[in-house]
Amino acid sequence: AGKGGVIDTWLRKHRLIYIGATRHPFILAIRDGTVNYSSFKKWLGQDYIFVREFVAFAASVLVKAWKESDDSKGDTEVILGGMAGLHDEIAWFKKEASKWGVELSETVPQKANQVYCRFLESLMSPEVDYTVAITVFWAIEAVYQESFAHCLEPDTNTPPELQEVCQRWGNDGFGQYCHSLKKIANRLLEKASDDLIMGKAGDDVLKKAEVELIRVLEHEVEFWNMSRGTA
Ligand code: HMH
Repeated sequence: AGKGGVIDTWLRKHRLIYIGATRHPFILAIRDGTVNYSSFKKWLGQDYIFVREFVAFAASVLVKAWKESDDSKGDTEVILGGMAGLHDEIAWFKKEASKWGVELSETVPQKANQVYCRFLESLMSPEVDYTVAITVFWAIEAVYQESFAHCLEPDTNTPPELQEVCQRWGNDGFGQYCHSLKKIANRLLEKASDDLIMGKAGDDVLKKAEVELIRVLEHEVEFWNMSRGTA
């Protein structure tokens, strides 16, 4: 792959869907202060359900990292750090839900959320390659990082009561963490493409990683759509 690695090459190739996921009207509404609070509350309840599923997916990625790499690169620490972040996130969701009057125990997963969670579950299988799983893991985190960081740029009208939400995923530390995940994914994707040149397996892994990356972006768009009540 060229400069910036495989991931950037793919993001250029699939730019429209990437923009669709990271500059969604729901995010733009937060950014310009026109967000509908019932949409926000709906997102909050649904995302709590998603994050609980995402924890299980993260655990499956951790197991793959431990099994498949010699871990001299420290992949497991990066993933474990992400999981610690998810632990805080769950506590934060509970606190935020009570602040907004969202009853988490009564929240039922909507269609788009169910479909996304089933997709994650399919990727938890031991048959799924570590390279594919870490690419998906990066993409899921990166969509939120890009989206919420966009709401914190100068000259935005993000309402003060939503600043903290945007900070959760838009802060520099989370940006660094996403960058670490991207480096891991790029390293493994690069290795898969070298293996391909050497006539070893690798084609399947590269193709699958690209396909699943696009699927993540599509699921993210549907997830935002659901929050806005348009799906
Ligand atoms: C739908 N995608 C969705 N929810 C999240 N919390 C994340 C990504 C996190 O990164």
